[in-house]
Amino acid sequence: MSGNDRRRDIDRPLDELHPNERLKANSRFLRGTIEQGLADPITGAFAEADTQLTKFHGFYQQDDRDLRDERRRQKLEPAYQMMLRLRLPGGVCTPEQWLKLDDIAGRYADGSLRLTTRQTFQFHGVLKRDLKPTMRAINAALLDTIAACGDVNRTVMAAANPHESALHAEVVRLSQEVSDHLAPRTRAYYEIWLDGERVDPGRDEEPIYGPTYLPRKFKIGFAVPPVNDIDVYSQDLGFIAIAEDGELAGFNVCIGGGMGRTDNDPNTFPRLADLIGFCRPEQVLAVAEAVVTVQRDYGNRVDRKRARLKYTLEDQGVDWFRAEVERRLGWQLAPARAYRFEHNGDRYGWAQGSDGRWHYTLFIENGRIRDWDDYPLRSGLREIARAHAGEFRLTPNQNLIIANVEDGERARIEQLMRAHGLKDPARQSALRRNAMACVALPTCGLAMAESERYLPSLITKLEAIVERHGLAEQPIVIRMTGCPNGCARPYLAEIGFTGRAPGKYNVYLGGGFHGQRLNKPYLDNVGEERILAELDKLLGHYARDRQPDEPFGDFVIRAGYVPEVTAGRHFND
Ligand code: SRM
Ligand code: SF4
Repeated sequence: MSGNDRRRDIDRPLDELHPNERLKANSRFLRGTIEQGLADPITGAFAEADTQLTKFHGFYQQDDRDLRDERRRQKLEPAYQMMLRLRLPGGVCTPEQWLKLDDIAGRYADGSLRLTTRQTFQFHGVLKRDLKPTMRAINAALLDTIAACGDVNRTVMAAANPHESALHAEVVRLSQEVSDHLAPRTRAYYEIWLDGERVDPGRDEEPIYGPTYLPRKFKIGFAVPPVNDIDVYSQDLGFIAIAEDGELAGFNVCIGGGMGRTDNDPNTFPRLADLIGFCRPEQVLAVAEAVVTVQRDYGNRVDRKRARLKYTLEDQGVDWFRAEVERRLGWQLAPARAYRFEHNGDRYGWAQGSDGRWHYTLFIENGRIRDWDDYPLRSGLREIARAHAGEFRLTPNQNLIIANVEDGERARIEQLMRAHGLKDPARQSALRRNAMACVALPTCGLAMAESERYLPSLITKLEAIVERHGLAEQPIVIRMTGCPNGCARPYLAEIGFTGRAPGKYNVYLGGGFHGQRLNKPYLDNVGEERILAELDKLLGHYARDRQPDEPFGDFVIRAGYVPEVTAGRHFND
């Protein structure tokens, strides 16, 4: 079948497609009635249809789920509030921007900054009436939230690797170029939030996306081996940097990764991306645009659960997809080149880049930055931002790098870290340093169980177990999410937990240590007692029988606890 004979949902009448397609088409390039909703003082919410459109502007309408029952009892509307997400390609910001974001967190949000698994910031708890000042304050920091969410390309990730300074700078630059190239062109964002000049929506245009944008969200990331911190195989489109003689030669290109699944729906599954070739740095933009437009045209616009690129690949075939990309490019991708990943975590503490500057990777538990009674993390980072002349880098594991510190400045940063009691990552257990959790309750509307608020205490209990088995120094990648959507990429963890119901989780085992292999379901819908008992047994076995340097994820497969995924690049359970 040639490309043109295939089903193109984008050409079908809107009434045959998912209702969101009509919504986008009729939104006048993402305007909808957001402005009217903003002006309505009676409710803290937006109209239902607009809540789909506001995602493209970078925010989600949520309500505080801790207060739901009480508000219902009092016959009040839910405690509506917004979660705002920044578009921050490469995860880099300046100390001046940090200070402005810190100020926004205190002034308009819940007093916290949340570093995400895609290297950006989220604010929680912003009220509708504070949205416009918040957006304007973000703009004043020379940042924005456009396309941080919605059916478009999201924040483009880039390896946070502190060692390879020149490569890192080049890759961050490219991630920013790709992000800008694929950003929506509608003026709606500027009109609504920044009082920009009004244009006739009839004259607005989206040269890459068209009026119905993409069928679903789209994610791009750049990895720099040997570190796979961005989990490149989980991206819709991944670029793997290939260096030759210390210079960037180009990128291997991989497509079709994704984590999201729905329990008991075998049509949905996590999937690892396929390598489809190699391109040179100056070809990256064209490749990104070609992959995005093939997905725009051939992605599923009927069933949003099957609308990610990974399903287009499953349905149409990887070879066909690559051929269609090459047809649009007018040239062929070169064969993929050799590379090797070693791990997908962060390396904590001080590291010196190839240009002699210093970088300090700080452990931020689950990405949450606030002042706790016994840990003034936000204040400490604010003081560091006041003194720091380099930049901050957010890592894909929700941590923070105080980056580009000159030799002479290092002592001052260290003194500030000590003065504010910032936790030394070396004093955290190997288990905790390699763990991450998604946000989940109380803000995430899709959470079925706790995650960010629960994982720290589970880790404390697991620490006692690993210590007993003599495994205290063993890094084991643990990731938890409050539902199967997979926001902390749990299906790539050596031990993954996904929420099923309050206090109940599915347990997955056997992910590859450098993000190269999906894990497999091990336990279904179990509570803490069972989790601890099972992991006690497995970790004891691992301590006795592991081979030298054998990661836990490899051991559970060799020992037969879960099968290796050999056929295909995804699992169904
Ligand atoms: Fe996510 C939805 C939080 C990274 C897969 N994600 C959500 C929402 C917006 C819930 C919603 O739709 O109402 C969550 C908001 C919670 C809150 O209160 O803040 C949410 N996702 C997050 C973050 C903040 C998790 C974190 O703890 O850091 C991450 C923000 C990333 C960013 O900066 O852009 C986040 N989400 C991810 C990732 C990881 C990644 O991209 O590397 C994934 C898996 C990869 C993937 O996309 O396949 C992910 N989020 C999802 C999905 C499932 C998508 C799917 O294909 O099925 C949803 C639900 C949906 O889209 O319908 C979702
Ligand atoms: Fe919410 Fe689920 Fe994502 Fe966690 S994994 S933030 S519970 S959507």
